[in-house]
Amino acid sequence: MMAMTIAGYDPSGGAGILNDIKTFHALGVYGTAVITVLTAQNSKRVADIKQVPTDFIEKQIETVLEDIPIKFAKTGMLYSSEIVKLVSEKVVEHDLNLVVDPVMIAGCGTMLSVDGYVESLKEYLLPNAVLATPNTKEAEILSGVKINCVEEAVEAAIEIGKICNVVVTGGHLNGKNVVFNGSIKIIEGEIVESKNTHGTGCSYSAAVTAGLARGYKLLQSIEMSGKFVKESVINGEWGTLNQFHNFKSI
Ligand code: PXL
Repeated sequence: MMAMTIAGYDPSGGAGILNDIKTFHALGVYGTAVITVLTAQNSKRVADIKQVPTDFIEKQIETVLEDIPIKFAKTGMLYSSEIVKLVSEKVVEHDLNLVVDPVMIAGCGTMLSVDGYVESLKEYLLPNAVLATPNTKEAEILSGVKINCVEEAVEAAIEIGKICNVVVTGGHLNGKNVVFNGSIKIIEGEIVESKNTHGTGCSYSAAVTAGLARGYKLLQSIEMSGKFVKESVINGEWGTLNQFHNFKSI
């Protein structure tokens, strides 16, 4: 089993491709990682962001895929409209089953995207995704629905569900995750009080991708991911710690 992450680099190890690779590994999936942007950051602040040239992002994707027959991928911080468009083309060309983590803003409040990014996500990438995994803030921006409670998260999920399957992740909904894949399903969860939440969105979307790569169905993969992230927060230190988990136990 193998999978690809197409995402940004966080040298503090909390978010981005380092987190994705740790998650893939913990769930028994061989991970490959295409870097879209370099960041200089730690768990408290993002000091700088440098975009990788799109022709070099393309070269990374093509070179890996000419060697490794990957069918499952996730995206994280794509940052700009031009990167979103390139990745959308590559997803279609290589028939990738794609999970989109629509990363927009860091936990500390720094913008992780530039103008035109959200519109491009909706127009090009989400229509080619098997699942989008926005948190409540991202779901508000994608749907135009303000979210203060589960009912409003349901409304937002139905709106985003017009484009693709979606799970609105529940850090701000008392741990509940709201799924729309033709119908609404609410997955119960619980909030773990912790400072180790940097990168939880990355862990979550990478875990769903790993589940799909392992042959699990979408809803099974979503349910497993919620449990995986909870354990990762409990075991975390500066961010999540994705330890080895037996698939059958989560
Ligand atoms: O957690 C969102 C995220 C994703 N990817 C990268 C990041 C961050 C947050 O800081 O830096 C590279």
